[in-house]
Amino acid sequence: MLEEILYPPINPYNQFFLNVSDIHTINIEEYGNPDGSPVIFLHGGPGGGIEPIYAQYFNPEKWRIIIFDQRGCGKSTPHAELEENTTWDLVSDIEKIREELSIDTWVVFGGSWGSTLSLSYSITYPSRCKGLILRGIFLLRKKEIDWFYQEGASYIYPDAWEKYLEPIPVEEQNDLVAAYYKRLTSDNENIRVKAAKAWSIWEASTSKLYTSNKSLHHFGDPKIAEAFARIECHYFTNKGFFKSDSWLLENVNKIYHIPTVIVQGRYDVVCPMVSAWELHKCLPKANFHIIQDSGHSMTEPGIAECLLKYTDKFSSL
Ligand code: STX
Repeated sequence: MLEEILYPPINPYNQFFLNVSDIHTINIEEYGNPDGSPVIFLHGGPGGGIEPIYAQYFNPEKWRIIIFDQRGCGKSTPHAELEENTTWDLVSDIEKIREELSIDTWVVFGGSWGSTLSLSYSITYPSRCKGLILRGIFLLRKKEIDWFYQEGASYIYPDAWEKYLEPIPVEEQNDLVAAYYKRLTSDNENIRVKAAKAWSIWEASTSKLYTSNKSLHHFGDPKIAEAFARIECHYFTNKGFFKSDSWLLENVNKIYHIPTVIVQGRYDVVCPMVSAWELHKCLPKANFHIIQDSGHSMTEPGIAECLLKYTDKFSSL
């Protein structure tokens, strides 16, 4: 079903590493048409890394598709590193990539944490963005973190929640993000990996209306799980490195003029629709699409279909 909606798989025509700090080197890949309209794809997590399917959301004849592994994940090094790893470091990396590739303006595409980062980047550098395609809106506010990692989503997925609670003793369950942070930054590899897997599988188990084993297996790999869980938990512990809880909504007026689409699954449990709704209220000119039969994942057919409609439309911006 999904295969029929997306463009066929393609290999990158260019791949390189860029040194972005004393310690971090990031992996950058380009797909599609070198002379096409440029789009930067911002992946989720933070800490999720590139997945091959991401390029398939864009017509390869029309787009120059740029995808990179954010600091500490995928092929970027050092793996799962938390030092010098903040929202504002990533925003500055995106600018470095743009300059390195001699791109003047581009479309920014991001879902979930990718939407958080897309908003952070476009608010900081609005003149570089000619369009925004946002999905599964995540504004990294306390109420969103509490809902998913402390209480709320637990009522909808009590079965998966039981497994998420497993590595944490009852006396520490009143602050699960703090309890996980302690374990994810432990010197003991067993403790770290056990926590990383439980944290990541919780997210994978709740991402789709119909859960597939494929996404769960992805996090069976301890390396992938460790980058994802450590980096996510580090960003959440630090409140996304934002000056205030609603910083993105408070500053969204700076991108009022940029052509924007917001695509949101009605039954998104990871990033519940209230955030997309509030963003849309602050960006009344944006196209707003609620996909009635979808959850969080960009691989759900309704979400994928709507995203492709807009990547086709935005390729001529
Ligand atoms: N994190 C949501 C997020 O960005 C709160 C996200 N959820 N799953 C993913 O990203 C992957 C697709 C990278 C697994």
